[in-house]
Amino acid sequence: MFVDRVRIQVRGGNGGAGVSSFVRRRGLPKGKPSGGSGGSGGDVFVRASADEASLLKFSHRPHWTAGSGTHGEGDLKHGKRGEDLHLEVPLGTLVYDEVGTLIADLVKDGHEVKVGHGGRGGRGNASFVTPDRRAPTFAEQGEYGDANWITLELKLIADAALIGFPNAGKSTLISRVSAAKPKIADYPFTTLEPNLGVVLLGEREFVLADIPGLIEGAARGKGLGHEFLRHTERARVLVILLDPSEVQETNYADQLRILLAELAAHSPDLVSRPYLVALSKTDTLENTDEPMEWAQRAGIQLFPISSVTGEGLDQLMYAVADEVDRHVREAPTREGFVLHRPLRSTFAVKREGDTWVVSGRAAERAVNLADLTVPEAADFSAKRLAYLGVDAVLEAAGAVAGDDVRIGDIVFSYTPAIDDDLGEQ
Ligand SMILES: Nc1nc2c(ncn2[C@@H]2O[C@H](COP(=O)(O)OP(=O)(O)OP(=O)(O)O)[C@@H](O)[C@H]2O)c(=O)[nH]1
Ligand SMILES: [Mg+2]
Repeated sequence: MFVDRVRIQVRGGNGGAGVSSFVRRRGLPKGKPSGGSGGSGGDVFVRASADEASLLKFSHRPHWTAGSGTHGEGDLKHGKRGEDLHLEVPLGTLVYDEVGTLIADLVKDGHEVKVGHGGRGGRGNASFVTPDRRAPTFAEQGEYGDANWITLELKLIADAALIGFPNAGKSTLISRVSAAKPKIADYPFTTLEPNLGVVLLGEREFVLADIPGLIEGAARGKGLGHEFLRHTERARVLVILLDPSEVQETNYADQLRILLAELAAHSPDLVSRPYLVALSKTDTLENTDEPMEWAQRAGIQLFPISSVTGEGLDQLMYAVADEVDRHVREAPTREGFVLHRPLRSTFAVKREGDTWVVSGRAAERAVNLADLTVPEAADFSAKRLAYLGVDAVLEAAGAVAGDDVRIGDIVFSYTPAIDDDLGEQ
């Protein structure tokens, strides 16, 4: 099976928890805070590798998680960072985020994009020591790694692609001019997945792709429709194969018109792609006078070929190689890119029924990291929310004392701050 598009869930590793512990020392009744912090969770990356040929492994396994950080320990021992996860994909893989934004076009070996962030490790009680809080008894929980659905899409990177009606002889042609050995048969849609072959012409070479047949309505999803039009997008040059034989219900002139219309309907960029037109199976014709005259009238350079007798194959392949070279010179290969975006750091407040819902990583983190059953920790969380401006925004939005406020999984009652000092002892 040729897998060219998969949706997977990637999850950063969880952060380890910080601990609260004390070393007893003579003269220090409570002991010295010595709880270490948890290690952060590992990140998830998608990385292009020349050794990968398909996205197959992802279609069997939709969930991928980086390593978790280990917990902190006493004696100021910090937890270990979780291991990063590198998902290797073939060169030419596009990465889309959850909402379908293209975030990376990975075209070079080693090129990578971070798609899942590990959770931060919780801090141990030793991290909370301040001049007026010498013996904090609380530590933070580790943060969960974030989970995102992403889509990976592979498009072929071929120099030239063979386009034509089913049965036009595309697979037979590629099997004659390259080492590719696709299945050939006299029924339509024999080819279900693209085949790539390298065409060698003395010192020159180019990659030719045999694409499944296109029929009228393909751009609306008919036949193998959209799936395979997508593959043509990454070929520099198109080779349109017209079949003049009896097996086609549509004559060659109409085949050309329909194929070009389908390409145009799929994307305007595709019709402006350079293309050559070849007439296949000429061995089945008495002569090629009629199609050659038609081509001349239409101003098309037509290459008559037969994959059975070998007639015209060299001329066509040299013409394709020239066109590929010309196009390579005109359009440098894509550089690829990775979109760098800051983490979601702000928060938003909205009303859901009777509850105020505060969403956003920083705010969620302020409550999720803390063990809110410890009053000291709850107090620390409250201060952090105030510092982020959550209180001010709630107040401005019209929240009054006693309203329910939900942040992440936790619901609590809104208590407006009386003054800046939230009662630190
Ligand atoms: N006489 C003759 N028959 C050919 C020639 N090229 C292909 N054929 C025959 O046409 C039929 C279809 O050939 P394929 O190469 O499978 O066609 P295709 O375009 O790949 O078809 P799909 O994969 O279904 O889109 C087979 O029976 C071939 O033997 C040719 O040059 N001359
Ligand atoms: Mg075929």
